[in-house]
Amino acid sequence: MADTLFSPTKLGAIEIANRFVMAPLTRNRAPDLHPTDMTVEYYRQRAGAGLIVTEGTQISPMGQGYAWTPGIYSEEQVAGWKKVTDAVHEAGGKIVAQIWHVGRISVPQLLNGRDPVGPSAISAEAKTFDGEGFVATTTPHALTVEEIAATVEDYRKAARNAQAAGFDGVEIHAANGYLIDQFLRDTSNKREDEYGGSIENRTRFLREVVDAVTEVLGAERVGIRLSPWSNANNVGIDSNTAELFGAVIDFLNTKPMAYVHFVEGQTGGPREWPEDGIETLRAKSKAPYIANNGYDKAMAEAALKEGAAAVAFGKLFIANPDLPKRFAKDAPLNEPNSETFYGGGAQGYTDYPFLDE
Ligand code: 8OZ
Repeated sequence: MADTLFSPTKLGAIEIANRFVMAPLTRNRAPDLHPTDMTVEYYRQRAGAGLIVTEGTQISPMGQGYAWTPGIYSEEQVAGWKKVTDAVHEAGGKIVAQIWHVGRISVPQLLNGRDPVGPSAISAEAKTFDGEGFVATTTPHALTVEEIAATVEDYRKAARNAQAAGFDGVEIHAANGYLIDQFLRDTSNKREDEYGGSIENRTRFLREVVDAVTEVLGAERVGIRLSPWSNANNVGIDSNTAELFGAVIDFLNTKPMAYVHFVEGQTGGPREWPEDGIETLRAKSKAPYIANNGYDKAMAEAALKEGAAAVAFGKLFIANPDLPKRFAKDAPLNEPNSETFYGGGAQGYTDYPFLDE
């Protein structure tokens, strides 16, 4: 029988009960920067997904770029995440932590008064939410080589913390104009040392992070998210996207990664990319692929036929905690309310209705 959305499979060493992936979704509901009881309930409700990827969790205080996003660097945070992973496992699901450093997409008021950091002292001229309102991101401090090494160690520690918190693995957030992506692209990285210039140099930070995280967890428990054609956070498209991301894939192919996903087009936006762009990178990549960005049931079934291992759903999982059951029954879907995506309480978070049995 052909694989369907309901067939089990393995993403590296992570055995999943079906092909539904809950996409990483920033929800800004961690006022003290650690998961709360409401966070536990939110993820428990969605454990019918074969795999949940958590919202972005910053690896260090300097990795935070928005108000009320949870971290994975303190004991309190690890204890909070442990409650989440226990709840998801009890309900039969699997869950990986998306580990995140925003780099220059931040402001001093989120960083104890310090300037954000990045590969180069170039402002993204993007916007973030600081808890009071939407504000312009500020010019970052260009990381020194010593600070880069310390940041790689923060990723390593985050991987250890994810392990201690009972996660099935981690996803490295290397997309959407955040720190790793800032190092990759020649639009945001103007360094003249071993971390800038050539593709070899601009991919060095990503390679060091992947090495550190896979040393802790084993590559078969590490996934990665890339967004080659996305302009998210005003990052600017690289002058040679195909070659740059081709080199990233060549490197990832040296390890048995759990999975790779490329944001298919603009993050949360149009599914548009240059001819053969995604197709060529996918053909080159040996890792299981998670299709993503605006999929419905028919698109998801087609993606599996075309070789995707699984399909990520974002807004659909926000509004439909029991999405796999709804797809199985061709039941109606709840509409997501974008007013309650970011911040707030239970409304629009844990109160979307389940199907009546
Ligand atoms: C929406 C709002 C804040 C952050 C991303 C982590 O784009 C995000 C994000 C999305 O990857």
